[in-house]
Amino acid sequence: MKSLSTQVVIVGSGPSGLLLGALLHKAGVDHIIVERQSGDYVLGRIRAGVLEQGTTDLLDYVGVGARMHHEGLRHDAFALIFKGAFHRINISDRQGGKHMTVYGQTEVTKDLMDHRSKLGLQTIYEAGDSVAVHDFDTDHPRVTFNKDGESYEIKARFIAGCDGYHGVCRASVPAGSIQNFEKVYPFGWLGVLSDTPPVYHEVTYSNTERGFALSSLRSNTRSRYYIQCGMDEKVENWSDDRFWTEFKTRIDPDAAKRLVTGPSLEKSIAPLRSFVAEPMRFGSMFLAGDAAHIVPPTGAKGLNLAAGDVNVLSQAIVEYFQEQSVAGIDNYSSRCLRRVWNAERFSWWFTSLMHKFPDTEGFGQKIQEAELDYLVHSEAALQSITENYVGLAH
Ligand code: RFL
Ligand code: PHB
Repeated sequence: MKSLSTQVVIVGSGPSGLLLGALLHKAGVDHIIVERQSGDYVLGRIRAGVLEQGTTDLLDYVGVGARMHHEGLRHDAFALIFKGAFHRINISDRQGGKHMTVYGQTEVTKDLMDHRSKLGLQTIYEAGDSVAVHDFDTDHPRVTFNKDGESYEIKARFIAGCDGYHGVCRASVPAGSIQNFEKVYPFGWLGVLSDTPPVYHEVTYSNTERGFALSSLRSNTRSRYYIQCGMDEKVENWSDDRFWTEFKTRIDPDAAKRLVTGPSLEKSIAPLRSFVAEPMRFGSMFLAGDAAHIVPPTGAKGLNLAAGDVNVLSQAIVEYFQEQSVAGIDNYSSRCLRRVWNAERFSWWFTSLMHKFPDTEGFGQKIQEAELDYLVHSEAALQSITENYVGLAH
């Protein structure tokens, strides 16, 4: 067995793991990332697109913000559609100039990966399903894996579980030491990416009698659209034509007339789930990002929550090594969970408000429309939705 050692082993090279690596490196803490998949696979996943200012500030802080500022789109508002009418909601005016940035998760991942390569930071890709975590109830945890026919062991002081919802870190915690809270929604999102000009230039959420739709974008020439679909729906049953025909019924009539359709570059179905694991620390192992919690994508909180976690975690780990203080690592879980539950509440509420639920029928639709009508006419409600949308402090 080949043995390596470092201060922190990060399991997973999604946005959580990569950003944590960049933050630790900046503070002079050594780490190694171990990733199950190849770099190309990680880069190929089309997911988040809307970044909160707290997230863009962190990307700037670690020195990877240049392309994001050049190619990303500043968004000062989002919009809601209900009863066929379009309502723009200004965020910046209500939240002291704070705004969102539209910049794909793929691009964030690429910028963080390029940064690692430039600095010569070690990422072990394609470790496959062999990755295992050991002894995290002691001060000398280890991560083992096999690669290219060789067995490896990495000894460290801490393990950071940044390995997503299906990862090995959370799954390795004994059942009696962890509590899971979960809600599965009775629908999914069918998403399409296409090189067509976005029908709306700001992120627009639609509530319709046929179900939810979201019009988002990646640039002025690339659209990202989603429609609510049944849980058991198969992507093969959705030709591009069928998608466009359905999508048109879920935007306002003027937009439907000007919608430019085209071939999909990517098409996939994502289930919707709310999930939180408590606590987020188990001795020498910490969970961060989707490994610890999932939000339904309505409200775009997932990646932003992950960035918030690794910000708190990096500060705690740096404090441990530089000041010999355990205060940060002891507070990590409770500090993160407060912010996580806030975002869980908001994402659950926004999902409940915008989607068609099979069991509420006409009454449910009328109640949603009444709440939406209140929302767009009440300054108090607008303050609340924009405060949550722009993100609570990290
Ligand atoms: P990831 O991205 O899942 O990365 C985890 C990494 O760990 C690896 N891994 C392992 N590595 C080693 N050993 C093992 N045993 C391993 N098991 C897994 C995986 O291969 C992977 O590389 O988690 P991370 O880093 O915590 O990042 C979380 C975000 O990806 C996620 O929260 C967002 O994509 C959620 N999300 C959105 N978030 C936003 O903030 N704004 C958005 O606009 C937004 N839109 C979305 C979304 C998620 C979506 N889907 C598909 C769920 C839109 C959609 C449709
Ligand atoms: C996206 O652009 O993929 C996106 C935007 C807003 C959301 C979720 C996803 O709430």
